[in-house]
Amino acid sequence: MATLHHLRAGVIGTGFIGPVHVEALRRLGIQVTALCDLPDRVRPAADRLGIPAAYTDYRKLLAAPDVDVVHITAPNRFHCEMALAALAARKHCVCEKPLAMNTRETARIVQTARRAGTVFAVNYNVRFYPAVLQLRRMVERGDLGDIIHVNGSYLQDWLFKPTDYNWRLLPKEGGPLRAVADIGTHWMDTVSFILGAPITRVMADLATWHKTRQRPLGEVQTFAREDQTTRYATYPVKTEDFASVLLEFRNGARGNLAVSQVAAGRKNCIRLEIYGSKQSAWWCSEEPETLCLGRRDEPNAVALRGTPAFGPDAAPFVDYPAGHVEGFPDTFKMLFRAVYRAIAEGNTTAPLFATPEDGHQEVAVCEAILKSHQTRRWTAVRA
Ligand code: SOE
Repeated sequence: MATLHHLRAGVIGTGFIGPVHVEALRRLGIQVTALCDLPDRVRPAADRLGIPAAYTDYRKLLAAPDVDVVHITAPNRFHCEMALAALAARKHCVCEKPLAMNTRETARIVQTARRAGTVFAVNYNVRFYPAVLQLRRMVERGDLGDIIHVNGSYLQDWLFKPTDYNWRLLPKEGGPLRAVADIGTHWMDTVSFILGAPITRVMADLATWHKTRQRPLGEVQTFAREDQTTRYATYPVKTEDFASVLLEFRNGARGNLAVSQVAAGRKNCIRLEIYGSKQSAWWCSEEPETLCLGRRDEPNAVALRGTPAFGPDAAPFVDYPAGHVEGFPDTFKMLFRAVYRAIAEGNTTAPLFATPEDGHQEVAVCEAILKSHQTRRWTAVRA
């Protein structure tokens, strides 16, 4: 098997998710040679993480000869410019989701990536939970029968209070949709991945609970805790706190999804229930190692990862034996292993990780959701 260890990574962005990338890469034995962020952030982050080169201009990171793969973990508004520059610099790329701010941008990335001949992945990490990979094979084999409908949610509470703040709240930083783009697209990408069928039509209702919020004076990281000394400025909120979406998939299955970032007590809970003509399957990220199988005439099964009832299909994407829980950080490790192997082996056909086309599709679904909400009608996805 071709080795990954000669490949070196550079990470742009040092917020919540950049260090998650660094940690996962190091668990794979990949050297992180460079970091990039604003001048006041990059040096302390590089020192904390033990990364030798700290750049304040991402173009310098892209020009560095000891960076083979660029990880874009900066706010959404920078994704397109940085992705196109990475492709022009002939670097392989892992870009955080959503791929960019709108389908004009994502279409440019798709076209440029097709010509580039380098590996480009969008970081839909939920695909790499063992239960999700197992479910995908089960659906492919017909173990669930024809898929009738899918139900689920992605719920968080880190934006529950009006004083909770992050760049994602601002449309110019994160795009016109917030909860749907940030976490709803994880759910939609995961379910499309499992079903092998994209979303074709949506009917959506978006809502904003906090019509105004208080912004701390100064910048705040994702999931940062409140500080009693902070001073605030009031601002109007233009992005949704929660959403309800009806979905149609290309294979005829129907779906309904609830998304919220103001669901007290739900920290980071993605849940899906797939109902088939033979049996159903349920999974939730709060118990990532458990897959439930629902049957009409036989007992339901609660299957633990690594046991026969769970099934063996995700085994190549698991490093620890049954009972030794793998979760959120492990999904990044498995996704990056797939990406770096594709680079090392020169193999880019039918990857399990999300491609620029998949990233484009999710942004197209977001645009259909916004249009549906505005027109109060079922809306086709134009990818
Ligand atoms: C913040 O909502 C966030 O970090 C998302 O951006 C991630 O994709 C998700 O995994 C956890 O929550």
